[in-house]
Amino acid sequence: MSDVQQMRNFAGDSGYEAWLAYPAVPSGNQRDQYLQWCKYVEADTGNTTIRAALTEWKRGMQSMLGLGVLEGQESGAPRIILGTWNEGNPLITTVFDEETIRSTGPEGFAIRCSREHQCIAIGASAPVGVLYGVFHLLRLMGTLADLEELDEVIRPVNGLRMINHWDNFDGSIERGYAGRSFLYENNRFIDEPERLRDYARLMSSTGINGISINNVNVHQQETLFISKEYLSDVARIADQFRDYGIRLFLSVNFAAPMHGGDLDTADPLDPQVRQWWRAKAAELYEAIPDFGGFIVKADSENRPGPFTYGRNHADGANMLAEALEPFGGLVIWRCFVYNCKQDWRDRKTDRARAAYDHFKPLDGQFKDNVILQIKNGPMDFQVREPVSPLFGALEKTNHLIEFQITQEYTGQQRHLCYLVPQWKEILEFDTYAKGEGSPVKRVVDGSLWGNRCSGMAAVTNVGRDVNWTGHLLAQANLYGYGRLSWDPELSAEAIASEWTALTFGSNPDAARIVIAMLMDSWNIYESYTAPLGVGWMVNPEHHYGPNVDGYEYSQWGTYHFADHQGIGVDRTLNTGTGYSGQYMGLNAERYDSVESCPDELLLFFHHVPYTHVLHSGKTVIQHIYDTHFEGAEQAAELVNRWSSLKGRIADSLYDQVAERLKGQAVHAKEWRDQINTYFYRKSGIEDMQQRTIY
Ligand code: GCV
Repeated sequence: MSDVQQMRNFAGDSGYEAWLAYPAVPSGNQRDQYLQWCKYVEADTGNTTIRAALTEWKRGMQSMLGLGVLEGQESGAPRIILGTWNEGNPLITTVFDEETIRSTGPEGFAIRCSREHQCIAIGASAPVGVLYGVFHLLRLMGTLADLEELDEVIRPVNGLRMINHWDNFDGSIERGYAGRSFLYENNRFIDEPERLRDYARLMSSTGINGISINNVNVHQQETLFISKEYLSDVARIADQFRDYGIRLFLSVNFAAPMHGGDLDTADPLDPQVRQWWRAKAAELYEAIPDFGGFIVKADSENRPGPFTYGRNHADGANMLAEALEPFGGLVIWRCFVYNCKQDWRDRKTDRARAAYDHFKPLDGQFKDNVILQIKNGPMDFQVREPVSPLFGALEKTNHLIEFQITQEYTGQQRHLCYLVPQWKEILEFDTYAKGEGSPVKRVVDGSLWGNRCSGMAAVTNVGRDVNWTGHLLAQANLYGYGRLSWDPELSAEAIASEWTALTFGSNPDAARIVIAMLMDSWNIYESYTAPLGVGWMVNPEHHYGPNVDGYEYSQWGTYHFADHQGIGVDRTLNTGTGYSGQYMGLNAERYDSVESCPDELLLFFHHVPYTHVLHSGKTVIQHIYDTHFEGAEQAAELVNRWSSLKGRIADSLYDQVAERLKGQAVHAKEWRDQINTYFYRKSGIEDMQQRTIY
């Protein structure tokens, strides 16, 4: 089969199969090797997760090699063996040594090719480890790896690897850009077990082990999810997730005890309220024995919370934690708490300070099954903002980092913006919490402070669109987040390369183009949108498209403080909001000083004249002007780069992306013109190198 045919035949043509499309392995040495080892499989099928692993394996073999795999061993023939240490084929414990067996942990697995035993074996402590091992082997084959030297133990680095849905019961999705919800419509649960199973397969294949299924803004209707009326529907989803090693979580409304008219208060210290939640937890665990726990957005953007009763967030979270504790449940409490109505005119109040100011003083006061969920930055998933200073600052509190896969401020899946490089940069950021060498990734995996629970969460980008994510290439973000939460050491490029091969097949020329486009896309997007870390500049409410003063909470002052003299927010210690002082070690000094502050964050930390000279040697105004031209040009160039794939991938996939890229190129020009015109006029500076706008 030619490379071209091979690229065409896969990705399921609609994108629905995503990275589990299992493109055919082209003829050659690798295919021969795979055929030699994969004709037979042995697995103990007494467990539903192992059965799921076996089904996946057969699906992969059929699609990649055209093999109808036979179960059971033909004496002496090479084969795949799947099993846990305690059950199934005794050969599993023979192939691996004792140390390996001891080292796989609760979710990891060992994989080894043994010529002596004529098998490739995947062994684990638990069935889910076997499933992860099968996905791993399929991924290796999808990227044409050599299997004969295989001998490794692979464990997830992060304990919790969560996905958060912001789906509403009416079928809408808050900040969703891939159609309506596939979980709900019209205040009913959608009964589409196949789609749900395919979703669980996709998530599990990247290592996701927890999914919260409803919006953190819990409206009246979703409050009912924890009522008897809907528990069976929720349990049905949990059953499907369970086979794939995923625990179900629910977002709850802090005032839920008042919603059914049961109580007239939600005060966390009220004995009746505490009893109400304890009874609710018992009901939930009866229906879903492995229920993960609650996600809570409290006292934020008009959500109810403990402040109403003069209590603090530890009081609120601990009350729920106490109810879930007997069942092993977790409370994931979000730190996205700020005052929307802050008046910027006082130039001291600062939204960026809010999470730290609220939660740092409570460090050590939370129960052991509470996990604070902290957005990656102090603001709200902007294309560029600093890392939240809370990372590293909470020594005695469990926490999760929260990323946003859905592209609220990064082009809403109409623009290409591969976010893994951004997440990598954040995870590598040194917090100096325990001196040099205290990166966020070590805070988040729990190893820096020895947390019991920790990991990553992210707001998902999926919806009912056939290809799940609207923009086909936005699948790379979903895939990438899962892979990174499993192993933060993977590079953004390695993840892009895996995703491309698994989705489109292994044509190296085509892959090179897709990978390069993905890798360039974040910088391109940044260069034609809000400059130098200042953020926002979007239309109100829906947050799409350029509008320099548009963001809804700008009405109490701008978020960029631009006037005719300068631009940027002074967050320094002496003259500004003091936010820079929330950082530790060298970071505090680096951000506080206008000389050492990195260019890309200059306007986040400093208010400077337009003529201020950046480290790049350009003035701020010239930088804004030039980058917006370059960004728009590069966006247009993405269309050409993609067009070189015409005929080399399935037309249906090609067309989907081509259309979005064209829209992006047009929209990038709109960004360029709005931003440049605004600042040209505002600054009144005419002494610039200008281009002609066509
Ligand atoms: C779910 C931002 C978004 C809101 C979102 C909120 C949050 O403000 O615009 O839609 O609400 O973040 O993370 O809670």
